[in-house]
Amino acid sequence: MTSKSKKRKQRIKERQQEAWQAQKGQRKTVRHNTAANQEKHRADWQPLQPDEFGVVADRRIMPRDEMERRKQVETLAAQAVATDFNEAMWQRLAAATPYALGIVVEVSKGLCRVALDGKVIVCDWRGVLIAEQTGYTNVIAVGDRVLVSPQEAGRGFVQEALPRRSGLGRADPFYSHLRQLLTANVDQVLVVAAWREPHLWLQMVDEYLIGAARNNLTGIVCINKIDLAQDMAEVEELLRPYQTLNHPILYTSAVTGEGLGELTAVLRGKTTVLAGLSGVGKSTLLNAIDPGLNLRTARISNMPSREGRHTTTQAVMYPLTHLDGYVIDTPGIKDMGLLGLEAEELLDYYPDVAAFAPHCRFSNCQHEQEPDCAVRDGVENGRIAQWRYDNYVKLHARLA
Ligand SMILES: Nc1nc2c(ncn2[C@@H]2O[C@H](COP(=O)(O)OP(=O)(O)OP(=O)(O)O)[C@@H](O)[C@H]2O)c(=O)[nH]1
Ligand SMILES: [Mg+2]
Ligand SMILES: [Zn+2]
Repeated sequence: MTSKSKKRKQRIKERQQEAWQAQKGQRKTVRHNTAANQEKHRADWQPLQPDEFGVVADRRIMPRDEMERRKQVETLAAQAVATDFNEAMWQRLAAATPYALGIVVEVSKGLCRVALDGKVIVCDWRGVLIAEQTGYTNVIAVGDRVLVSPQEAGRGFVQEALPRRSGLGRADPFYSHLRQLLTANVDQVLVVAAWREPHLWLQMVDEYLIGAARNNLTGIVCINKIDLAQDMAEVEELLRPYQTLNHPILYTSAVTGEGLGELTAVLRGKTTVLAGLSGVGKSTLLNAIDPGLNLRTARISNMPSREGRHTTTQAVMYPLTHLDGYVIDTPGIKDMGLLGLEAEELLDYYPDVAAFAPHCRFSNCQHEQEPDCAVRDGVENGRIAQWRYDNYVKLHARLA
């Protein structure tokens, strides 16, 4: 055999191998985007013009029909964001692609679980989904609608996350210029607190409500374990400030079933995130609403002390099939409300306190030590709830 034909045979073999590997989805990723490569190619190219979506990358190297498809999906997506963004819209977006539409129900490092066609499958996601482009440190969040292509052994591959209609995020604890998306595509936050065991901690409720408001989500207060309250009038009196501020408020007991009807009504047709300290009864409440969920809860006998360990360890989304809604059970989310908030902004979330501030003697009054402080007067004559004022002062000190 001549050396020429030997080389040709070798080349064919290599190509076949390549094709096979590509088919298997195992082709090694070539990193074009390293700093060294960027430098090398910089001189070769005219500056790229971003298209109407601000995208310059990867247009050149995709097949023509893929380019058309992308354009179509992006146009649809732009319409979707601008108009009514609902389930049907996601379905239309997915229909314009060769991929299947799924909902991310759980996320861990590099993997996620996606509800798709009535099953839940494990999916990898692509290295090209880069968080920097989105301003979030995590690329995929629970609640995301994603496009999935099949992989071997019943697994899937997340091709992309479709535009989100909403989300519950917070400043990333480590990269404060970025946000961490806790959950995507949610309607409301159910802030669960217990009347006793653990003792009602209204500062935490305030913080969660601030977090909901900063994400443009409705914050609903749910006071659970109401069976442990001796005097309902006392409970309602204490929580009146929330009522005055128009926060929906529920009183529930997973033990007696009180308030579960109202809770069901609130969850119907919505995607709801449950937030609250460990042990307040989030999972127990969900089980009471839908026994089919069968979530792990802490048994009374091994109740952890006060702040205890979390029984729920990951944010997980569950369908409430008979209510046409979804719930996301979370372990207590720490620092949800306040991260990244400026001290001066806090007053925006305390309209009951803010209402009095213009009447203070000093325009820069901090409402703590200053003379003729209308806010402190308001507290003294009972027009501002003492605990709301105390919470404001404590949280303000934390931000200052
Ligand atoms: N008395 C009373 N106990 C309750 C009620 N709801 C839940 N509990 C108990 O409170 C404990 C904690 O409940 P969980 O549902 O595990 O609490 P959780 O909020 O999901 O806690 P994490 O998953 O750790 O965040 C369990 O022992 C429940 O039985 C209630 O309405 N009344
Ligand atoms: Mg739980
Ligand atoms: Zn003042």
